[in-house]
Amino acid sequence: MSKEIKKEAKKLQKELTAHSYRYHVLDDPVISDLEYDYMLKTLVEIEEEFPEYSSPDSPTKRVGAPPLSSFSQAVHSIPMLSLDNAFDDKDVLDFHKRIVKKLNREDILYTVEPKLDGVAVELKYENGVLVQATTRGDGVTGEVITDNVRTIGSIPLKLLTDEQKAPALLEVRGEIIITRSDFNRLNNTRLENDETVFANPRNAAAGSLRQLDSKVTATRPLDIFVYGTGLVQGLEFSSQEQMLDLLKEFGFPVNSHIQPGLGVDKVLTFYKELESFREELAYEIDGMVIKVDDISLQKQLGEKIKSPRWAIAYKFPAMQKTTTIKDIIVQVGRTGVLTPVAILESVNIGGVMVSRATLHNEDLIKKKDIRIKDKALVMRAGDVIPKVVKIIESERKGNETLFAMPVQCPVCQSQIVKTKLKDTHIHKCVNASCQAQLKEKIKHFVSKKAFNIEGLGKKIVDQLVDEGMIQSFCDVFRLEMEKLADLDRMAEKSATNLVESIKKSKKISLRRFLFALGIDHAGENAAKLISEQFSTLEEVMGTSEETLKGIKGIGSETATAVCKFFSNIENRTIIKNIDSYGVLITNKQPLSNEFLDHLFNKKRIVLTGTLETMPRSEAKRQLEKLGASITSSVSSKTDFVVAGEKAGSKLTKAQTLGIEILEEKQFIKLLNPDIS
Ligand code: JCF
Repeated sequence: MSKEIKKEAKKLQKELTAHSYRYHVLDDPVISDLEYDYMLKTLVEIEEEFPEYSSPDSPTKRVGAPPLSSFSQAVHSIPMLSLDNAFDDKDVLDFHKRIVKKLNREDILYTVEPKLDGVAVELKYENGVLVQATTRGDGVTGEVITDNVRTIGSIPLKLLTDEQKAPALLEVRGEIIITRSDFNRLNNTRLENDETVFANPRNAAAGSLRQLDSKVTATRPLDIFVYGTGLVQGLEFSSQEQMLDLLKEFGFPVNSHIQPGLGVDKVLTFYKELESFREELAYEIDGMVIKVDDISLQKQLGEKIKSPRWAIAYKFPAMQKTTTIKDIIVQVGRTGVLTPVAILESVNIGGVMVSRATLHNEDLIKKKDIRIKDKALVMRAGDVIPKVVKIIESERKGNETLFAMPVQCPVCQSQIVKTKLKDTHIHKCVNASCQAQLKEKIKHFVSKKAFNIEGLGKKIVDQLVDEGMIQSFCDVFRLEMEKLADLDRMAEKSATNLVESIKKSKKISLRRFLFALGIDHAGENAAKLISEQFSTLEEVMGTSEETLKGIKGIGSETATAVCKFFSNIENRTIIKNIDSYGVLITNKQPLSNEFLDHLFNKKRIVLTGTLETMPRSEAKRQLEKLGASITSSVSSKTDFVVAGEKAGSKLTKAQTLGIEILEEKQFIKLLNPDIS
């Protein structure tokens, strides 16, 4: 009897370990989460009754252990050094020169890797079994966080190798991280539960590892990439590349963007490349690590007190900086929603001067306790508006003042209405003729993706509205040479050009026109989807909410907003009037049969990575011509993912969700089946 139970326990341990590896490291699970949880529950029950069949490497150990009262300390067998920093190409070339000189040879090859912005740890495996995990600490002594680390699904509790072949001792070093999407999810949940949010993924990872109760850690979405070793006995490798391959074989996640065997010129090129796709990665990185590839050369070069001579970190410009909030103002948006905005002491963040940051809404200001004159950490990422991450409380002097949302619209003085949207309080100016809203509506109306009227910039729109020359969309088409030339700062030449571009803009596609109207919940994609289903604007205006909801990709909020917009008398009048100013709305013929038959017709497709044969914009154009819609993120609704070179997290997600993945060759063939 007990023999059989023992067998069952061992079998479950083995199977669960394999499934966990498939799920966390390979991103390729073969059973459902529910089945996994069920198997785990069975094993937990067996081990509770028969503790003698449990072991430190059993998958049950991942759910957390009894809480500790403090962490104990452990000295690293080999100190965990930090890296010197390089901030420009010259620093890297100097690093290379020092190496060339010291080794007296020119042919140095490097391995480069993304520098992860997480928490450094060391994992100690004795005869293949994880026995201890420690933080880096001060490099010499770290804290023992074994129970916490065991909860991380992507860390093997036992090396993926025969027991006899496992090295006597293997210390593996890596960086524990939380991906951007996991971080956002974690913070959203915390916000909902009225808990403090983490400032960034690294803080979230550090905070999660510092839990004395590993059951808390078990609920955090921690992940790891390993990049090196400490003390090793019973195993040899001669290069960085060989070591990483071995670690991968043992079941550790190794970053897929690591490039071995590069000369110094290629190192510099890769830095630029990495910087260009940095923001597309699923996790945050703060630079690139450059290491001499050959381990015997590493040994010859040796170490300084704090850092090795054979490696350097080439940092990216910081995307977060501290500065002072000089003031908080309120902006009125297109739909009347008030947005508080921090006016900052200007700072250069990653090459861009930043002097404003959005504060989103009053709730957020309260939550983060942001006050005027506070010193604050400000972040810029990609194209999004800079935001205040947190204030620096230790810099408070006592002269900081609280901010309150105005009770009247700062522009039209009407009473502000406070409503609740999901969990957030929204302040709204509901005066339909508020000048601020009008300005924003017009700016949107003439913007690049709408009427695309060149020369009608934001400042000029402000001026035209202030002067009373624009009171509704139609007035844009009534602007005349003479009146325009009277405006401040408008030269006659610019006025002529503007009149010309207004004239040119009058012929517009239905898709752009619908987008230009700035209907709530109807952005670019909705405008496109709707325009594809109707021939004329009149048809759209006459349609029902039900019909709109029936269009794939149109949600009920959008359908309601569109119908509401077109049933409003004022809006109908404006649209009629626009007609009389010669605006001509065109629409493509509904898709021909030839296209309707195409595999990609009506499919949701995500393009990721770099395509060799055509730019992404061209692939998008061709796919849209066939009636496909291109979306930016992978979800269960995605039909295909086209994966080019260096496809990253989107590809992984598609694999996890089991979505059909097309390589470039297959994709091109399917795009145009006639060419083989
Ligand atoms: O990704 C990192 N943060 C990272 C840190 C990667 C490495 O390869 C490192 C490191 C710190 C020290 N290598 C060393 C030697």
